[in-house]
Amino acid sequence: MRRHVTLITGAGGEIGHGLIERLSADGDSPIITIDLKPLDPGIRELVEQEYMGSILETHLLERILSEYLVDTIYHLAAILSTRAEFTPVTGHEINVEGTLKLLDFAQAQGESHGRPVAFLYPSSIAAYGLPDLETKASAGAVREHEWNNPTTMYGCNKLYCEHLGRYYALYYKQLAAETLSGKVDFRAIRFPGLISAVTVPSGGTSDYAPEMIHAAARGEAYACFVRPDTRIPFMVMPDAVDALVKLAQADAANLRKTVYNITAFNPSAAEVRELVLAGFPGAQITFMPDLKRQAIVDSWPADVDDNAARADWGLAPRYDLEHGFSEFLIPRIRERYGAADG
Ligand code: AKB
Repeated sequence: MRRHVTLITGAGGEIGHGLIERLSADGDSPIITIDLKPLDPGIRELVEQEYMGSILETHLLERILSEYLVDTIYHLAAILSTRAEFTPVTGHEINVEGTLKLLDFAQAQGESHGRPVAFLYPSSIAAYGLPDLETKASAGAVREHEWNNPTTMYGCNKLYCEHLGRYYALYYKQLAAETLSGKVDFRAIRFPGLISAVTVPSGGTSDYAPEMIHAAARGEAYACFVRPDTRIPFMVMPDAVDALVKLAQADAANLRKTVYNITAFNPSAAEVRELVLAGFPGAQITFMPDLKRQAIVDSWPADVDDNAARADWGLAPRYDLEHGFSEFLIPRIRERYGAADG
């Protein structure tokens, strides 16, 4: 008998860590994972089966199809915005072809067990592209359908995969004699920059905020790669994980969209520095903008409108800017590195 499970791709990454801990604590369904690298020992013991390999390997996905009934997929595997600019074709391969493979896998699973497979997809503020700083300032909190002109390969990939997901959910093989759509229950969140107390991100362009905090806790000097006035939305990792799980559990009848903005706070880089200095007064944080990475962050909105997520599935981040730093990030990161108070 094939067992019912939840599948997480890219499980060893930043979101995967917190998600595995959360789902295993909830205990609703055994977890299986795919990642290129072995999972950290602390989370490996929480999963039923760990597959090491690429999401592009058809054989790997077919093996999973033959061994398990997958009810829910959290498709986290991706190459982030900075890294994908250096290798755009590989970025496309992982981010788009990989997602297409997983959507097709979900369709096959849904056809095999007869129920829709929930497909949770982390999209990103990178799906937006504002042309200049004046427009960014006047746009305010952007809504999901506005400014969908990404400037990065990663942003283009995310926006296109949102459409692929909608296609699988609503229109898949629409000319076939029988109705085949509806087997993939696609739900996407456009995440802001995420800040974890446990892991340091790599390959993203919103990384300056988490890098600043982790460097301060390690007692290392940090040169921030964006200007002090740079402003984009952020959220702490537990709230991001909570949002994913909430959206997965939401009643389909309440979901008016397939793609939802979410945010918790949107400090400038200078404000992040101030908060880090309040927790680590000796921290050495300077600004040395990298004009090319700056241009990417300048094309992302200063704020997003997440009213639809709040209304449709109860998005309610626990941490605002002040509490996110004083009650969560600073104490947890200090504990992680064994940093002295102040
Ligand atoms: C990145 O910087 O690429 C990601 C994102 C904003 O999606 N953190």
